[in-house]
This record gives sequence, C-alpha cells and structure tokens, in this order.
Amino acid sequence: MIKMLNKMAKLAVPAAALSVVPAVASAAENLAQDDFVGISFWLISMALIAATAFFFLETQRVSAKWKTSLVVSGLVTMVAAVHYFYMRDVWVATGDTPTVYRYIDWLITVPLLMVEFYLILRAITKVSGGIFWRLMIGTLVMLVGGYAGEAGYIGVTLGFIIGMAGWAYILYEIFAGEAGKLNANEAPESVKSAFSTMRWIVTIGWAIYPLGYVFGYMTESASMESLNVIYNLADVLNKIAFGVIIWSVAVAESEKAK
Ligand SMILES: *C/C=C(C)/C=C/C=C(C)/C=C/C1=C(C)CCCC1(C)C
Repeated sequence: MIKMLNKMAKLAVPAAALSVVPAVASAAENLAQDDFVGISFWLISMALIAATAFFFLETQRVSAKWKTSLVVSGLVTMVAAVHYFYMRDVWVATGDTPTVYRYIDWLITVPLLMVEFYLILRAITKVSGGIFWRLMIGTLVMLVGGYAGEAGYIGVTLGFIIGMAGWAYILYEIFAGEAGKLNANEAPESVKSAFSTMRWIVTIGWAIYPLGYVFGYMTESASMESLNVIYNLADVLNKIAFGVIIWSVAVAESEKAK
C-alpha cells in the first residue's frame, strides 16, 4: 500500500496538471448572485483544485518519507474537488441537497484521512495495523448511520445516534485506545504537534459535521441552506487546512534532515 502510494508520488506532477482540467463544465443554470450556498460550493471547488495541485507539486520538495502524506492530502482534495463540481451543479440547477454525492465523497475521503492519521502515528512510533482497521470500522458505522438518516431509510434521530456512536468510537481509539496510549516522547517536536493537530481535527474539526446535521434536520429552523453551508465550511477546515498543516510539518522535518 505504502509502496504503491510512493509510486503514485512519481506520477504526481502529470496528475496535478490533469486535475486542473474541469471534470464537468456544464452551466445548466446560472449561479444567482444571492445564492450564497451555491457561491460557497463554487469557492470551495476552486480552492480544492488549487490545493490539489499544490500538494502534489510540493511532493518534489519534501524528503521521501513525507511524500506519501502529501500524496494522500492531494488525493483527498482531488476526490473532493470532483464531487464538489457535481454537488455544485445539483444545488445551482435544482436547489436540492446533493446527499448521495456528499456521502460518496466522504466514503472515499474519510478513509483516506484515516490513512493519513495512520501515517502520522507510524512517524511517532510502531503501531499495529489493527488500529487502522478499527478506525476504519468506526468511520463506516458513522457514515452509514448518517446516510441512512439523511436519505430517509431510518429516522433522522436514529441516524444521528448511530453516526455519533461511530464517531465516539473513533475518538475513544485516538484518545484512550492503542493510539492514545502511544509513547510519543521520542518523536520530534513537529511530529508530536502533527499528532496533536490530528486529535484536534478529529474532535473539533469533525464536530462541525454533526452540527450541520442538527441544523439541517433537527431544529425548529432547520434548513438545507444551513446543512450545506456548515458541511462546506467543515470540508475547508478538514480537507484543505488539515492538508496545509501536514505540509508545513513535512517541509519543516525535511529541511531539518538536510
Ligand atoms: C472530508 C470529509 C470529512 C472529514 C467528513 C467527516 C464527516 C463526519 C465526521 C460526519 C459525522 C456525522 C456524525 C458524527 C453524526 C451525524 C451524521 C454525520 C455523518 C454527519
């Protein structure tokens, strides 16, 4: 897996160039100037493309063991960019919430973020592969619960409870489970800070998503505008900003090694 990802790093430059080519360029409907949700979809689509090109190109600058992390960050923003093109079109043309594209995106990008977390843990100390799979199971429970609730297969409250249970399990794993118990003393400062950033992201950054769900379905004033704007903001933080943090650690560690 890791070897494969490293090979992909070599393909990074052509891939980055390709990713700049729009996957969908239809303009079924004009973006209305007061459609702020639509505008947020547009802004974030473009930011995700720029971030993808940046992460892939920067693999050239960091030392070998950090290349994989940057490739994974670039894959997260690339997969999300393509989904944002589609979500944006659905929203602008119909005003509907693009739930199915949203969850297909999460089904790919959240496991990729788990790969990223696993790589950070490995940079600190020896970890078993088991932890990776446990994080993955928590992710699946979280997303299946959320999707079933949003798509109407089960009640929104039940979907919320199942989703929260999956997320709680992930938090347990990284705070109290094997990952939480890891002795991080020998790791360099910057890697330790990446580890604590990872915990903050999964706790605070990810907490924005259930908030979106609550304001989209569970309050008096619940609306699809709130749902989409909150999910979109959460993606900027958890996909782009998180990638930038990993990038800054990668650059700092690579410069030191020179
Ligand atoms: C790039 C996309 C990311 C990091 C998506 C993360 C999504 C979540 C953390 C979703 C969590 C949910 C709950 C904790 C309960 C309600 C249902 C969800 C799926 C919105």
